[in-house]
Amino acid sequence: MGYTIGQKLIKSHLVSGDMTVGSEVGIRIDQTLTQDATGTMAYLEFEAMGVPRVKTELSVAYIDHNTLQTGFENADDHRFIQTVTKKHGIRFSRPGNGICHQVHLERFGIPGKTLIGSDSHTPTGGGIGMLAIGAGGLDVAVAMGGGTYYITMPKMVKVNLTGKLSPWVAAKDIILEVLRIMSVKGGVGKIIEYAGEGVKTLSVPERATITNMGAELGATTSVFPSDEVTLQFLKAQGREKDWVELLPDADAVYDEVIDIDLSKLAPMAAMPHMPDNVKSVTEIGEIKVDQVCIGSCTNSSLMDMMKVAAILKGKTVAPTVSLSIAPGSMQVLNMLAKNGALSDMIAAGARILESACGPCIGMGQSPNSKGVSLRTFNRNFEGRSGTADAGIYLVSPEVAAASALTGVLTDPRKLGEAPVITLPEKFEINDSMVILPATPEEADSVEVLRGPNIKPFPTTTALADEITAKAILKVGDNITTDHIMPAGAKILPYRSNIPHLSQFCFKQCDPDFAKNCQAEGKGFIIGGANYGQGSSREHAALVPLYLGIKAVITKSFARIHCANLINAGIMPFTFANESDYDKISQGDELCLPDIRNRLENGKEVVLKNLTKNEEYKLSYDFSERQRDMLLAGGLLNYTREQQA
Ligand code: MIC
Ligand code: SF4
Repeated sequence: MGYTIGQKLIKSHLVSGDMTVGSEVGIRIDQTLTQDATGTMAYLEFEAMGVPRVKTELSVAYIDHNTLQTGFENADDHRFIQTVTKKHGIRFSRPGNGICHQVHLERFGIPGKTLIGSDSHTPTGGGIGMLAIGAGGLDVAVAMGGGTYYITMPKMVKVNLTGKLSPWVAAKDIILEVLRIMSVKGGVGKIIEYAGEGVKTLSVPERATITNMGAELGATTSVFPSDEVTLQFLKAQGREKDWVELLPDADAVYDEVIDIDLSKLAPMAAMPHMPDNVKSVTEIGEIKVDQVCIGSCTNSSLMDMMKVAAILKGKTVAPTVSLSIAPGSMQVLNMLAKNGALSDMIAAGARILESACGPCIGMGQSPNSKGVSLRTFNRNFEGRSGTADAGIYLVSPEVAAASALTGVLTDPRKLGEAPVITLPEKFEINDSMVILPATPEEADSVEVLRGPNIKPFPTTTALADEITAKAILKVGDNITTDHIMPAGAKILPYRSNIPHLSQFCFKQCDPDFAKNCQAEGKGFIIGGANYGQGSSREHAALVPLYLGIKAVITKSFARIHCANLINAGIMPFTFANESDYDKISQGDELCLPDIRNRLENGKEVVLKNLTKNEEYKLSYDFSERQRDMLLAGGLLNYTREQQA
């Protein structure tokens, strides 16, 4: 039996496990990336491990999220990351160089290699045939130290693309169609692999849009073959030596196949407040639009920007619309400046933002009250934009630019002939914004600079014999990490300050959550299905840990968040009978009797409801390693125990 691309990538990096679906496999990591919002914590954790120099082939620290500097906090954190990376052998991509996933694809990604990143959209690298996976900061720190990265062996899904996209229909519409079909939890435990004749018609930036937003499926990752198209892209980046061919075997077996005829797709939008709430633009109709934001790691490539510039050229943005554009990298921005496309955008009335995440993570450009904002981004979770009652629609650059001109949601097919944009023969190459680390000889003399915003991360203790605590919060399905630990301009500066962050935990679901936790000193969280979807931010585990959360009991979990909870020493359980979820009320007194012994010996775990005098069976599927981590009180304690 032959292998899929995903299986080949895992097999060539396999350290432990036998690749049986559902079992734990350990893989060797070639490259890592961090961004600043998760990086500060990741480097503090790396320092705590005491490894002098990274052991990966390449590690890069990007500054792209916290680029609003409204106080000393972000600037101090950037300085910490710049110095700590210099000392430990990591490249530093300065603020202004661009969004981590865009820059990594352009300058560093290599087909056939493994990459983990402390950002959920790391699978962007799958666009050039990498096994690229989003992970918590601590997992990235361990990988930098040469440690193995563990995942549950995923199922393989083939998305078979036939035909060719019609004019004005974009790669974004392909991934929106996949989301419509599979939903935001449809990809959990799966690698989504793109195949079929249609693949050849898609350029690398288009492929990367699709693998990027595969994160919204909850998938482990997404991947395209590495073929002639990949070679052409790498050549244009002056990196043809990095190319290797990577195709599935002809007799590869997939667990699931989805067929999409590209020629049948139309421009689409994900409506508020979930990326899978997808309809065609014509079905939604010409709703009034207040704001249009173009950019983010999903749609900020040169090709995307050139399309937008061509649509805007010689026209003016509707007077009722605020249009902002953030090109994804210095390379993109610089090329737009040189070829005149930037001038077309500016003349049309676009507000040009720096090459960073910006509005995507609520760092500026929050819409007006009840505003409608069209964004070329990947997430439209409620409140993420910074305006609680705004409605965010996720669209292609074509739909965004067309609507910015008309002031209403517009099917770009109404604009006449579509611009044809092709990849340049050569991209403008300038890596001057990437600072190389010190040599091992110089490293000792590098001083790591820490600002007062950096506070120690919470410590944990070994798992107790029995835990009694309240159901301090009960939430529904599809709770995102943006609910658990919101981001945005006011909060992001405190990513290295867990005590301060804790005040904002679950604010949108229960404004008193932090206060109640502090009064009780401990608690359990009860959740619905797909709990913890979205971001890789480990703060969504570290902050609940700081607030005394001992276990989270749900109908099901999102992959990265579940791993982050275990790393933090918080037990993730699911209800053996989903209907037991309905029996628990917020405030009920609950107990996990004999929990240490039961986990240690693989016995059945039950949850007692002392208020209602009931008992529920819980399920867990921890590997031996995960069980030991929970017993030790998290990954850091576990590693210390192992070293001792
Ligand atoms: C996001 O898109 O939600 C983020 C901000 O990039 C996060 C990382 C973070 O919270 O810092 C992600 O996707 O992992
Ligand atoms: Fe940045 Fe948005 Fe991409 Fe997250 S999804 S990495 S915030 S651009």
